[in-house]
Order: sequence, then structure tokens, then C-alpha cells
Amino acid sequence: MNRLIQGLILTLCIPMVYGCGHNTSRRVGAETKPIVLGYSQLGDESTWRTQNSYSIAKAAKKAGIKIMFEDAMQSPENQIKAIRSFIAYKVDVIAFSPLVETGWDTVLEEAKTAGIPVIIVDRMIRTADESLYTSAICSNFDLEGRRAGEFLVKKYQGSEAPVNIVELVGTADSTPAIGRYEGFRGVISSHPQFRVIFSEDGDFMLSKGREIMQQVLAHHDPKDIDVLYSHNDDMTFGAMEVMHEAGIKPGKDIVIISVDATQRIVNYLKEGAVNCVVECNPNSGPQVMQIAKKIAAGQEVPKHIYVDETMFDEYTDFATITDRGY
Ligand code: GYE
Repeated sequence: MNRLIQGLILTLCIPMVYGCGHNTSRRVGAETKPIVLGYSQLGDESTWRTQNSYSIAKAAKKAGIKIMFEDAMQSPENQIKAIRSFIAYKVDVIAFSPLVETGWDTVLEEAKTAGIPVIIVDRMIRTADESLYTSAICSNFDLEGRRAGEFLVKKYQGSEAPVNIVELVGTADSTPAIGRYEGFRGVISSHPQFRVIFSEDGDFMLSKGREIMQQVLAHHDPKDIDVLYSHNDDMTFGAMEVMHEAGIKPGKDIVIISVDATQRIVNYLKEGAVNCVVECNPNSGPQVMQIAKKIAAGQEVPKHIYVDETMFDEYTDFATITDRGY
């Protein structure tokens, strides 16, 4: 976990463990106790993730919810361990952002047997038993992929020339990587001019974005690459560094499409170094707390909730883009 989040969790959460809950509570006999939420975050691989953890911790404090926050450092085993510790602690609600889609049934059955409701946040799980979670608050990753594809269709409208695409994919088997991969293809597949000439998993990390772009340039003449479609901003930053080092001008020599919409990538869009930014909203904290409160109060909640998202590209009026805040 990086220092920023560690500090934040300490500042925001430790006091909550000692009961700073205001009006968010459950009645236990004659006593009133604050809601305890066990949260398993998958890691701290990107700028998006740092902001997401910040949003969760801040919203918990604001809602008067005591949070037990565990960073799994990109390991599903660590996430399972954390969820088991939340069950042992008898938290009121468990929430987690699953690294990958599968492998959760056993531990979620344990939570269900213990009578602890589960909220899935950000990424989804794949399971045959929908009763293993109460609510899921996620992005529409397929739509994000389609938005990236639709930008290309618009950009190359009227031209039949082949367009060669290099793709940096997110973590293998994770919902955002699957949705952004499939949604994108769902749009470009009906336009034969678009060809994905290289596609590889970069784990949503800047260092991997760098490495993969170096590999790509070792095997392809830059003149044969028209587009870079990167599943997140951090991988884009890594790839852009390599392009600069090779004398390639991102946004001009190679069209750049990135997902997340951090402030830095929006600045590059405004400078013309990036052409399309698909937003993925990390600020789900308040929604997660609202749903956790409702669940703890025994109220009905929607099974699936999508967070609001948009996109920005070179055709957007930049004056309409407000500060991203992260
Ligand atoms: O796009 C990426 C992060 O799951 C939506 O994970 C999230 C993705 C996000 O590492 O930057």
C-alpha cells in the first residue's frame, strides 16, 4: 500500500475503530453500536486505485461507519484471508473489489453461512449462485470498451485504409480487462479496416506499460502502428515514456486511447498528446456506504448498480472538463 493511502487509512480509520460513529449504527440489545464494514481492496496498482481507496475511507468516516480495510497487494489468496478474518470478527457487512472474476464461491458461502451480507465493488465476480452477494456497485466496462471503439469509428470515418492497433490489456481475468477487450471488439469488428496487431496483459501497471511498449517497438516499425488502445492511464503513461524515448510523438504519430481519466491524462488530451479518454469513475465510496447502511438496516437494495461515467476526446470542448481531483 502506498504511503498516502496508509496515512489516510490511519487518519481516517483508526479513530473509527474506537467508535466515532455518529448516527450510523445498529441496535444490539439496549446498546447502540456503529456499523462495522470489512473492506478487502485488491491492491494499489494505479492512480485510479489510490483514489478509489481514498474515496472508500473518506466516505466511511463521513458516514460514521467503522471500517476494517485490508490491502491484498494483487493476491486473491490475501483477499480470501481478509474476508475470513472479517467473518471471524463478525463484521456487519463485507465489501470487496475482486482482483479476478472467479474463485470466490467457497469464501462467500462461508460469509453467507455466517449471515454476513457482501457487497461487490468496482470489479465483478462470476458465479452460478447469485445469492452469494447482496449488491454489486460496478462500472459498465463493456460500455467503456465500446466508447473506445466508437471514437475510432468516428476518427477514421470516410477512410478505408487499414488501421493497425496495439492494445495494452488490464489484469488477465479481471472484469475491466474483459469488458474493455470485448466491448471494443464489439464495435470495431464490423469495420474491417481496424486490425489489432498486438494485444497483451499489462496488469494495469505503469512499469508493464513501459515493458510491453518496448517489446512492441522491438518487433514493429513505428510507422506500422496507428493506434494505442490502453486499458488504463498508468499503462498509457509507461507506453508514452517509451514513445518519447524513441522519438515518436504520442497523439500525433500514434493515436492514443486511454481509460480512467486521471487529471494527468486529461492534461495530455488538452495538449494533443492523447486523443481519447474514456472515464472510469473511482469515487464510489459514498454509494458503497449508502448501500452498506441500508443492508445493515435490513432494507432492500438493488442487486446491480452502475456508477456514472462519461468520456472525453479531441472533439470535446475542453472548457467543459472540470478538474478531475486525482
Ligand atoms: O481502470 C485501473 C485499475 O478495476 C476499474 O483497475 C478498475 C481498474 C482501473 O487498476 O486503473
